[in-house]
Amino acid sequence: MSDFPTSKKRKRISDFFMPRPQPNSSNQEAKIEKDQIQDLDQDQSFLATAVSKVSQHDERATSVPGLTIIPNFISREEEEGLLNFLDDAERCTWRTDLSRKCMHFGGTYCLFTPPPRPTNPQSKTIALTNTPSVSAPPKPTIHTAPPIPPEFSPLLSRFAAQSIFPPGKAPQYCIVNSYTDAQGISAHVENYAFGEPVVAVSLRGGVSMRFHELAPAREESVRMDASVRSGKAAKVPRTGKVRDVWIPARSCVVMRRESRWGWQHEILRTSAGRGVGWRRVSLTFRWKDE
Ligand SMILES: O=C(O)CCC(=O)C(=O)O
Repeated sequence: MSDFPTSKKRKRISDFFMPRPQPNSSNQEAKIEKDQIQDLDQDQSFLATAVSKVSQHDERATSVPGLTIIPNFISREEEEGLLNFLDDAERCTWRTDLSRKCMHFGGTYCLFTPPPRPTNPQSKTIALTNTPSVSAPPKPTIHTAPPIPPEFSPLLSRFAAQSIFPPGKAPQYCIVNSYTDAQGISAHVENYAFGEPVVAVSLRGGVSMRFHELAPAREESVRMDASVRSGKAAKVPRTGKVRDVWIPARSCVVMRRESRWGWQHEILRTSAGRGVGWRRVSLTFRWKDE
């Protein structure tokens, strides 16, 4: 592409938002690009020059093909309203058996109930009553989640007003994740049963999301593994292209095309850059033909 810098050394801030020329094949090490899409609160002027606009409703391109971000998708009042709703035990129930808290709305989900945590925190094995040092395999359970609640209607209306989902389509599924401290989510592609786009609205803390480009898979089973959040997803062949994209608070991330189907995303389990009391809650919306 003619507007990409020809030199590998980046000179201007906008250069950092263009793909770096590919490393030659002898050098397979991952090149990590920092997409410093700053939280608007931190630096408005930086954003104006750093990220290209792709539509009239302020949807901005990133260095992951097909991935766009709409900053300030919701107001602070809406953010607080959503958090109050999600944290209200009378109206919502967090699932607390994973390392992060999460909640599902819409449809049925096959969830793997993880084995109980070790009673002794030093121990890597699980203390079961009759088999003291055996890890219990996760059990699949089908859960029917409550429907998407009316509290999310303003988000759904905005998706429609901004034509984020295809004409006539609205998300029927939403997973809500709450991350604190060093919590994250391992690399995966969203389940292939869902369509395009996959859309995530972020509340509270900004976070860096890491994207890994997948190598074209010859076998269907290998491709399917990319979407499972188990050890298998991490072993799926990748090209080595890695991009770190900053997800600001109150933004909306839209994964289309390559970013939805051909790249895994993850949130690293690290407290680096997260202050005391940091918390991020994401609402990931998905749709499928039914
Ligand atoms: O927290 C996020 O933005 C991503 C969540 C996600 O990928 C998922 O729940 O599958």
